[in-house]
Amino acid sequence: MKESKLIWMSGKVVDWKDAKIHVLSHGLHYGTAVFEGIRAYQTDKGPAIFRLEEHYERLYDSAKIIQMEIPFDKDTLINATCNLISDNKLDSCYIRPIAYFGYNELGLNPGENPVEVGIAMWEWGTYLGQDGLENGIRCKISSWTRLDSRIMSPHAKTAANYVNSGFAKREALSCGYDEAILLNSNGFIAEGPGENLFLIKDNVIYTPPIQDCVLKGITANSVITIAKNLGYEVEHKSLIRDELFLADELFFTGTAAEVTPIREVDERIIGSGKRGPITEKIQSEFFDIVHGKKSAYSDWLKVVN
Ligand code: PPE
Repeated sequence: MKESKLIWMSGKVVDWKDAKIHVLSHGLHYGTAVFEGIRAYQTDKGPAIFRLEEHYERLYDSAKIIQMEIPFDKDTLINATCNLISDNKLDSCYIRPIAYFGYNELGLNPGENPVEVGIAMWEWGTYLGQDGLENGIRCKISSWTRLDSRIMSPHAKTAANYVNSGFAKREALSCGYDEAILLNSNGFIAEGPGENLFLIKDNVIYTPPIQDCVLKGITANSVITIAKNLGYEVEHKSLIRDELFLADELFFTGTAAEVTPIREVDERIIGSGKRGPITEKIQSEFFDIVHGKKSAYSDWLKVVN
């Protein structure tokens, strides 16, 4: 991890090395934390944060689901984020805000534990490799099932959910793949451990609906808008494994993963076995947008001065 200089901790800006918490913090023991992943990209006008408001809105939604009251309002966190990018002198970065139940009492009821908020940022390159972005990655359908809403909240980006994601990721890596694809408990395709999934067949773009236990991805939402503006039909539809094998193109979306083509699933070559033409068009539009080269999408960028 490439360290930056400063981290925001519940209203104070501290040195990276001093951003410490108590070992008996509630969030550490029970996963009672909610977080976001946001990217800022370099543009001609300076660093610009992609869909910042939407990410913080999802943070507050996640907090509501786990019954956590964040003691700072959205504007405070947005301003802190922008100031921290300037103070850290970063041109582009990955931003990780986290709200967690802190230290007071252990026990499942978070009760009186204070809610603390941290905002950290660092330079984080490609998530699944530059080669993956250009040529596609190899995926394994996981033996782990994506958690459903009777077990956990698939829509809350809570730390605890990522034990499930981590199981899938590590299994895929140890079997020699780049990434996992999880099915949900009804056997439909859900998503990657940290990515939403898109499938293209006969020029139509499909992605699972949120009822299939996927996170409401902000990159996915952006890609749907981009694809529609490029003239493609986009549908939310439950998908089964066979449909992946027979797809013309597949790709993942996510803040960290950006738009990453999938070239193989469980030894089945997808389409032509490389980045497909529609994926390439969407990916290239996405990268132009985040780098501030498409004025029609400037609302999605908050330039940090
Ligand atoms: N599904 C999951 C389970 C998920 O964690 C992410 C983001 C997405 C879909 C895509 O959502 P969005 O970023 O809003 O487009 N995963 C974050 C964490 C990755 C990590 O390894 O940590 C991210 O991409 O920042």
